[in-house]
Amino acid sequence: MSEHDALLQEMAQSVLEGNAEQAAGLARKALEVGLEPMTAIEQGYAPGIREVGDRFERGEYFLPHLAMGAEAMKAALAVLEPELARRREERTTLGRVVIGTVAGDIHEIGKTLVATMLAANGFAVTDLGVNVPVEGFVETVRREKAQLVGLSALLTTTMLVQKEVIQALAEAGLRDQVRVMVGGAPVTAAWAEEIGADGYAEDAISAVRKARELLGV
Ligand code: HCB
Repeated sequence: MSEHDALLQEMAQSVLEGNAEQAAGLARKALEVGLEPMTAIEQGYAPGIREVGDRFERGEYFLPHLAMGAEAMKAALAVLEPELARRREERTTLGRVVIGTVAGDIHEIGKTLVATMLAANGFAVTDLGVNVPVEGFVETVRREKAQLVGLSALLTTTMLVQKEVIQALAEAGLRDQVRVMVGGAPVTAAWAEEIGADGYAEDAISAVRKARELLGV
């Protein structure tokens, strides 16, 4: 096994064990040995947090494990995100994006990752955070004349709010000026189509690709 592969496995393990200190240390090591920050996130930490979720679903892990896994993942991201941001190309803004996790949902890791990657790739991003009311999206899209809105939902219950936001944008007369991209673990391309979203992305890298495609940039 290569050094990078071993590191990726240790990263997943640090999240599984909810060990924030180790997760952050491995992130620093990744930067030292020249492992791409995005590779560390997508192939190291993310599989770890997904496994945490699977164990939770099987009744092997409980809520504190979910919370500790998330803390470990966030500790690693805190080390890697400044490096991702440093690579940002300041020259032009590809488009104005508003992103947030919908009302009733406090899952923030994936949404923040997508926001960071969009910003790192030249989009001007307003991150509204988590548990964002429907009106919060509508008002910000209007105020900032956003061209793209990213809606994150991690629960089967809160996926429905993505649909509500799209309806509210239409009622506010804004639907023609803004593209809508949805995402989150339970969200699929079929769901995006069903609710009238313009696009779906399964991870942060494809979110950048989809954003560029939707805005034609
Ligand atoms: Co949470 N949780 N959780 N959780 N949680 C999930 C989501 C379950 C799937 C776990 C399971 O049962 N297998 C499950 C949902 C089941 C369902 O609805 N079908 C669940 C549950 C049930 C709950 C609670 C209800 C538990 C309880 O209280 N009984 C509760 C709900 C709280 C609430 O929101 N109201 C809850 C709480 C928590 C925390 C707080 C302990 C913690 C979140 C901490 C935080 O974010 N600060 C947490 C966590 C960590 C998870 C899991 C383990 C990981 C989520 C995560 O960070 N994934 C998750 C299991 C899973 O998702 N498989 C589990 C990693 C990121 C990188 O992936 O999918 O979020 P992502 O984002 C990707 C991708 O989807 C896409 O790009 C991102 C980057 O690659 N994307 C977008 C995301 N948003 C996008 C938007 C776009 O526009 C485009 C692309």
